[in-house]
Amino acid sequence: MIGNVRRFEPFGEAPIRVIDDDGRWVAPFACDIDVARQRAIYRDMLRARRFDERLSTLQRQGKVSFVASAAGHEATQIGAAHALDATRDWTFPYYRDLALALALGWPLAEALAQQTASRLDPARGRQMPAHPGSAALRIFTTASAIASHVPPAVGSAMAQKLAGRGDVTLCSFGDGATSEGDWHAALNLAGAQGAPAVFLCQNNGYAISVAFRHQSGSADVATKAHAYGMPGYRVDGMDPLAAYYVTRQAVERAREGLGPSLIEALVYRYGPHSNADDDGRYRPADEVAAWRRRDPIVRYRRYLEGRGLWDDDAEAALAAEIKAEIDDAVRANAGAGRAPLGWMFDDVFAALPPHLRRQRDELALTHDLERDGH
Ligand SMILES: Cc1ncc(C[n+]2csc(CCOP(=O)(O)OP(=O)(O)O)c2C)c(N)n1
Repeated sequence: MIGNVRRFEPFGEAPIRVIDDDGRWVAPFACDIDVARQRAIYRDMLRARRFDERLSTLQRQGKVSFVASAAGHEATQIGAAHALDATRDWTFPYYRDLALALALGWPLAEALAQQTASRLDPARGRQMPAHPGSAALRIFTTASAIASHVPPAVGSAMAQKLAGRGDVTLCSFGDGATSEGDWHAALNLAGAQGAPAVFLCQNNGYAISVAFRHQSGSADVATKAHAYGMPGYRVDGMDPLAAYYVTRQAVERAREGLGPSLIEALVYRYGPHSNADDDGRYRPADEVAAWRRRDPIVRYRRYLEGRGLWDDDAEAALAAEIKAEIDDAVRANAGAGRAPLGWMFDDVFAALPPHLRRQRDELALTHDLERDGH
């Protein structure tokens, strides 16, 4: 029966779905997402996928050094992004969250500048590639050490609780993060303090080559929420509307002062862990193929078409718009040049300490510190 009750119970047996693999609505409530947002979710997924593909091409051309592809994770990242209020909430992403950051409004050109450490990069070339972050959008800059961003995310949520404005922190990570001590300490604190946090685990089944069953004695991640006094939800992470609705419920709960939630989204990364990984050594090709057949973009397009919200003309127009945006960004970024080496000494200290002055002077003997870097 279709009604208006939109409440998901935690710790369910089957992963939560809103649309099935063929894009048919299967949730026991009616859709209340306005048409513009329903289309925007599709646009954000296609845009993230195309940009991801272009980054891999640029990597093979030697123009990008490191890529951590989000292909296969788009539905979860973009569904979750749409459940946040991007004008007030905070996000603590991990390195695979390119689609999440773009959907929150991180300009694609800025993402490319970050990837290539060009002069256009607001982080001035001092972050590792594939590490999203934006002070303007309250996206905490990505930390490479797995799970090290989870305790600060709880700190952010605690600050929001003290401020009493009803703002929320979303913290995103892979299944590998749940095997780290930082993760458990942070969730414990969040549960004890009722922090307005949403923990989003993108479980793609592997931490590089280590399968989830070798990381944990628990059958799943959501179960672990029990121990920390918060609801845990298992979600079909290839369904953007399931990711959206469950995250929305968790965000509403946090905003109302009812504390944190843990969401486990079952996703798959189509590509290797990064361009430096050979995934053929630890996972079978038919497993990859089976997940690719459940592609979230194809599935969601079927849903939109079924509702009369999408067709071939709309697809062609969107594809052309995305291609032009990416082409423009690539051109502008290439023309800007790389961040100069000298920038690494700026902005941390008001006055450069003697040991760093010495290092800068030594570097200047062999390099022009204001010319394009490498
Ligand atoms: C503390 C720490 N240990 C090990 C690493 C090396 N490392 C980088 S990514 C990664 C895998 C993490 O897997 P997961 O959290 O499941 O995310 P996924 O890459 O699958 O999206 C590891 C072990 C690291 N960066 N930090």
